[in-house]
Amino acid sequence: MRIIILAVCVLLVKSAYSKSKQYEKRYTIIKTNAQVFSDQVWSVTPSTEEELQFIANLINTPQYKLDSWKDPRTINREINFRVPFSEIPAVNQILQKRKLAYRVMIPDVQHLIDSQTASSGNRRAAVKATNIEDFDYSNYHPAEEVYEWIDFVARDYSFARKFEVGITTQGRTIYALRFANGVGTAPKKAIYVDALIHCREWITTATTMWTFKEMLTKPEYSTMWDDYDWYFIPMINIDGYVHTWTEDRLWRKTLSQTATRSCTGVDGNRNWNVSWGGEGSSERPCNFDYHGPFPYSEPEVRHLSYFIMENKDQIQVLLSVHSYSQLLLYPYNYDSDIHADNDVQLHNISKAVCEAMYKVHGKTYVYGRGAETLYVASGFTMDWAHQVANIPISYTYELRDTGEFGFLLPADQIIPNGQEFLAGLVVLVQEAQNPVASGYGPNEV
Ligand code: 0X9
Ligand code: ZN
Repeated sequence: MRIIILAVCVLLVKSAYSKSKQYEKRYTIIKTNAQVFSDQVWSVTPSTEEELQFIANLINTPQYKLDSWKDPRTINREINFRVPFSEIPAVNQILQKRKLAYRVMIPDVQHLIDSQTASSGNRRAAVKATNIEDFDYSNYHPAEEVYEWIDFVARDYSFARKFEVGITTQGRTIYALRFANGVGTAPKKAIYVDALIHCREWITTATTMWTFKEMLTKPEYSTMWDDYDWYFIPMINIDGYVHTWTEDRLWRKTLSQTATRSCTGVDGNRNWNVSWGGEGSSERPCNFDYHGPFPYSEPEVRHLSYFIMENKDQIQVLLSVHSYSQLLLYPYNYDSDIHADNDVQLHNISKAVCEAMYKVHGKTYVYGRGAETLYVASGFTMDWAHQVANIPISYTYELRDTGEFGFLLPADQIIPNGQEFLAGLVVLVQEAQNPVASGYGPNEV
């Protein structure tokens, strides 16, 4: 009997020791970065199709709860994903076993979230804004303050009107601002700008608000109002945005209930009726790029589509603003063989815009057709706008940065990012008025 007990004890001790050794081993790989109890963002660059497929499958394995930040679609291109703290040892081991090197891009996601919380705390302590000029653009603002900002604009600028675009799943109102300078004149062609269809991309709302403030308050931008009418929708996915302030800073999708009880939300940039459900979107509700049960299933997308359709003859330019990656993409995303009929124009404009953006702070923005520059993805706002609403100049912006902070871009970059966005916009306004050349442009990427 004694011998049996002794043997069992020896076995238990041995197994505990080897487990701790194993853990230690896993842990040492990322030791320098893993002293914190936080999620991390990792980067992998697959060099073969097999590696690419392996990573894509790993990201879509629900067990590891990985969150895609930069999508896996082509070889020799970086993939970024967030690894929950609890899964770090397991994912580390899987990648090691497959001999896939990874780089820890953001070692302490929680630290970045905390810094943003701290800076928004300072903002709260500051005096409340009463107009768009004393609004604090060096900080991110919760939904109610964005609503206030919209009210300030509508109140203080006689050529601005506030419109209700529609109501979100949770009952919040999506507003558009319409600017039409020159009373009594016929409507001019319009430029449409939207932000925050992906609610974790806070920079999109912050930077576009700053940009419109500059355009409204600085006389040097007056021709921008003379040349075009403007539509501005600073906050599309408001439910999601509120959720990123209160529950989960890194939430991306809408907040509608899906057929899978435990998985909420649809990707608003896969829900448009253009090659809906095609390549580069997921039918699985738990995935980050879930396309929804049917096109326009999301009220945010449905109402926006009505709004754009109602004004489609006036809108010449549509800019759908996202982050991150520093890109300017034009149609099409859903198929690399299909080019827009004004491909040369889209190419020329984006080249000029990106050059102007570079001049401001030396930040490179890569431009090109979506499917070739990045990868095929379906159900996009931009493709829909071009193909269905016939809006000739249709772009997706990806603002700063290229991954150092990703979606957690520090607030002190809001204005610099705005400065380059605005410089690009000035050029876009000029270029969009040039006559259109025909033919296909090169894709320089
Ligand atoms: O996946 C998206 O909808 C966008 N990226 S984001 O990080 N803002 O979510 C756009 C991806 C760019 N386009 C292509 N895949 N072609
Ligand atoms: Zn996005």
